[in-house]
Amino acid sequence: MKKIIAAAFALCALCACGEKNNLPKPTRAQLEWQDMEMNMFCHFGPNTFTGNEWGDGTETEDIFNPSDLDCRQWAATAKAAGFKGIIITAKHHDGFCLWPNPVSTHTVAQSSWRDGKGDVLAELSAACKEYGLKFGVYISPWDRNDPHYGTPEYNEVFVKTLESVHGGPYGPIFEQWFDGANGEGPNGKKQVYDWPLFNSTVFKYNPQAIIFGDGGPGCRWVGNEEGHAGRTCWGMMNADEVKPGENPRGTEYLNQGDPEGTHWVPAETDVSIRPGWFWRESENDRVKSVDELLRIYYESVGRNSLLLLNVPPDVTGRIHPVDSARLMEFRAALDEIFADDLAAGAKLRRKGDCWTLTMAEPVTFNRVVLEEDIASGQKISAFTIEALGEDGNWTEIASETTIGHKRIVPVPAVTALSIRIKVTGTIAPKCSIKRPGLYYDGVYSGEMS
Ligand code: FUL
Repeated sequence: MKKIIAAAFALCALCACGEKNNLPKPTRAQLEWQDMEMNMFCHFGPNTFTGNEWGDGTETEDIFNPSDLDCRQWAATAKAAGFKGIIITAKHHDGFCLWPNPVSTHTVAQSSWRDGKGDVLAELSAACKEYGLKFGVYISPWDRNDPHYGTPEYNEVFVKTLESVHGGPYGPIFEQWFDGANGEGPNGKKQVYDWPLFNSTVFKYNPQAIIFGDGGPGCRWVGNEEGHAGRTCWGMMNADEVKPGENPRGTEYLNQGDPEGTHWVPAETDVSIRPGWFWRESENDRVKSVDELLRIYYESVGRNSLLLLNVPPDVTGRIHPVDSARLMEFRAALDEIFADDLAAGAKLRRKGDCWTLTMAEPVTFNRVVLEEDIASGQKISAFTIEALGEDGNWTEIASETTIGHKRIVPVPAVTALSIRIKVTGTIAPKCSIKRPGLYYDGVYSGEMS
């Protein structure tokens, strides 16, 4: 009897080390955030008028003077393109505030634009409500205008800045973007930020907000600005080891996440539709092509990441016709590719960790869309896809690692009667995927990695 009990204990111990049952899980807000899939980023401010990427904070307030600001046009464009939210650079590194911030003298209120009565955040948040979009803000901690920058007093100023947005008339605010860029203040010192204080200030007013930072806490930077999430991409990471601008683990860590990670902090892929983050006349002919946008979509949304695509408004205060036309072409391409799930009527059968889809007749596809049930954590670390050809043979057409919220697996065009997804590796028991989808992309003509 003793032997049996000892053996049972040994078995339990084995299970405990082989199976991790306490994976980090997304909050409801994080699940909703990931379902958004595509949001629009708008870089707008003095740089729009000077042509700089980083203003130095000495720009006169009057430089900000959009001739025909129309945030409803931004929202209408975003909605038509399929974005679910808009994030605006309320304050970039130059310190200029697009709303009348009471703790700054470098804001729209000091400009002659609309006689100092304008408020871009008020107009954009109202437009987002009208169009059913969520509203988010980028507020740069690095401030090249504020004289306190580089001293402990600046943290107090920054908290008041956050309060005037998050506690102001603009909410609810679904995402707060904290940029990692950080330079020296007038005293030659880098700011030592009080991140716990900044985060708690945001949560005080917008408890559901997703805070973007290199280490979250809501979502993490994907580690590059070119629009690539890792081919392996986990929703988890050791968030305690990484702070905005301080990342001892390197960008690959952010790009791929960490199956051993202690926190749920999924990747957000921020990339601009233009070479720069701000609008420039000289870049009107360098707006990314539909192929480039599709590549970005596949390598972000299709790799368990949210895509934050920057579409910067121009000097009139509207999205330039070249960018909006390109967005509509991108939308049309996505609609064409993903309109028909070729496996919609197929019979789905699960046996263990193998899912088989059997079609009524052969279908030709080159994209397999998989979605893991991530509410209980991201578990799948390896899978293969096999296709049953008309010759009656099964052929492996893909062998990959993670799935997560959504994985779009590009495969060479194949005609099959049946496909099967075999999960060949997990980091915790009870993995589950939703019904797989099969699609044919006849639009994209670039390389696929
Ligand atoms: C970077 C900034 O320095 C760029 O200007 C831009 O805002 C980008 C989204 O983040 O860190």
